[in-house]
Amino acid sequence: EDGHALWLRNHSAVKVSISCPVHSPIIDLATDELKKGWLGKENMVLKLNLSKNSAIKGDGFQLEESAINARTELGLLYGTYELLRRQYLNLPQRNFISNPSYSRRILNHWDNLDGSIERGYAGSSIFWGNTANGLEITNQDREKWKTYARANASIGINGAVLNNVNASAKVLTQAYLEKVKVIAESLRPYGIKTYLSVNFSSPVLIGKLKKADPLDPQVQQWWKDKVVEIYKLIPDFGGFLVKANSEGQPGPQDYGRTHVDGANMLADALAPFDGIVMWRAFVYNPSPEDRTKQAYKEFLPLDGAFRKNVILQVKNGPLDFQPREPFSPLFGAMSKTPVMPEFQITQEYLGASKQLVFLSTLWEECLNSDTYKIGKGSTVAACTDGSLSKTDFTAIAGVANIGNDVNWTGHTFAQANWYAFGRLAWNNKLESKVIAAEWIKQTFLDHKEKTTDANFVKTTQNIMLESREAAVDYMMPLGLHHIFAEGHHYGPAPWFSNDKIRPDWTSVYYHKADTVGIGFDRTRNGSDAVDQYHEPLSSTFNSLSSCPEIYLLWFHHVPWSYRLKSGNDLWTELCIRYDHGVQTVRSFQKDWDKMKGSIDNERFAEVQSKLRTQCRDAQIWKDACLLYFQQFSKREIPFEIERPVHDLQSLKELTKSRDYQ
Ligand code: BDP
Repeated sequence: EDGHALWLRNHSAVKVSISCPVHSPIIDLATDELKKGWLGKENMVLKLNLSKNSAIKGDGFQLEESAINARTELGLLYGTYELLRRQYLNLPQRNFISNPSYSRRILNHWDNLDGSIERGYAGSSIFWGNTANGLEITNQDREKWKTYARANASIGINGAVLNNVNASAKVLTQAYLEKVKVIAESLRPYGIKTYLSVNFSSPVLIGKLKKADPLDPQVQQWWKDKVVEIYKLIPDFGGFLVKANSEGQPGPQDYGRTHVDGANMLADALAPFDGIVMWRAFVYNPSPEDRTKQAYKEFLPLDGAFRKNVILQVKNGPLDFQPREPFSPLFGAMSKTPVMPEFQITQEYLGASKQLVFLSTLWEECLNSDTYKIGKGSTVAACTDGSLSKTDFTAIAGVANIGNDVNWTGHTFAQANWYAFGRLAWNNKLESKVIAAEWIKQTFLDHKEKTTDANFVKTTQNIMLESREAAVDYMMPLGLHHIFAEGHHYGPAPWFSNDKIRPDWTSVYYHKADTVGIGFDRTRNGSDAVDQYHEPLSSTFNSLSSCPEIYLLWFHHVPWSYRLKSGNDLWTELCIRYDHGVQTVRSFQKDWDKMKGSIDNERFAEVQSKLRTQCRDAQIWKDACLLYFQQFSKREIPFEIERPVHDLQSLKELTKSRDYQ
């Protein structure tokens, strides 16, 4: 068992007849899936109907006793996967309608054209670079793209950005576009639209122009021509994703123009073909201003000035995919510009593919956060899925964790994060515990449940649901953030500071530990980031006593002696949290060991071995952070918790090494 089949296991289906008035590649796929996977009544006749029912929206569907109804062919395919899932999970076959929360549900691949993947932990790219010039296409490639597309369609994903946001301009050259065309053809039958990340300087880098100024008519024409060329090859091309004027990427500000000028130029080129621009708000510069405030300050004044086919892509938190951040205030701020959440499925800051961390709870926490944009109940979900603004132009993105590894994602449990992203993108009200149970049963178990299965599901589901909080505890409890080792973002380096690099790329910038206390003061006495949130949140965050403790050191510089709700002082609580994180992972290890024999040996052993690594590395996090912060707190590590087993100097050496990641 190599895990390649993901959550789509083979099993012996029973006979079913499908009746459908139309025939097309998508309908053929749906029919084929039903025949391969049917576990309902034997010899039943199932109808696939294209319906005009106005309660069905977009590519949504209705399941009935003996029919799947949808307005679109793709809706019939999604209905097919839902029906088969329900049969596999032995869920009642109730009549119901399911509509997608977001109309565009997109994976962002940070794949480079040489085949490497930025922040990828599952091997090389499935799209690029496997041959000398990265352009040859084999039958194996085509097969892989098809399997990939099917897996995505089964969870409702309908778009893929094929290349890194730190984009090589080369992707827009003819040779690469020819390859994009072939990839698009493999993905199309499963309803996956193809998008590309573009380098804003492309007209200079691959065109013959001297500049990429968005107000220059020649530059505008260059993009128009390029877009025409793309649509000739890929008539249903989705559009562009752009990282501009961020972390050294070029952008309109290089020419004294604004993000609006840049985005609108591209939007005008794409509009005749219904293409869109996803403009990233992940923009910050070396400046004395608190990094977490910069995107909001940059984009809020631009609200209302973007073209109708521009959507702002905003990371869940105001910093950068940390184990825990409050939601980005931009979700509650923009009222005339559509905003789409960007989640990170690949575990850049959450243990790479070495650690079991189920991210669904993190995303659920973000989606359910109340922005108070138009009063109570204005959750991030409501601000982005069109329920507040009444628009159909909605989207959500997840940075993919997929590579050429046989099991696609490196860690078997990382497949669950891909799965969860798709399920939440389809239905942003789904609960993580439901998603986890669905995934476990489909990934590990036969649909005919054995009595021992219930225990396996429960144990594994508990591990998954606790895993993110455990990671927060052993890495960055109580609102700590970005104290990672430089570069690889895997291990701890709270000591990291370097005069030669910008302060906002060091750890000490974020934790600000001193003999008085620890934490970043973002209150009205500090950077005043709290006031980017609506009331009552801004005041709640601003006051030390009302600030939720999970965000304490995010918003406050807190004295070591400060008493928390537990009655412990800050130092003691910090020690207890770190230790609790380690203990929780140790308990995962025990619980998993007891599962031997419940599933295949291969995946059992892989997870067992990875949990050992995770325990070791959680201990390293705890020891490194406590021994380092102790130099400031000058207090004893409470005697009721286990003592560090490393010393600080050796950890500084260890986490520096590239091999450590
Ligand atoms: C950071 C990553 C970096 C990405 C950047 C981004 O460290 O590799 O390029 O985000 O999202 O998290 O653009």
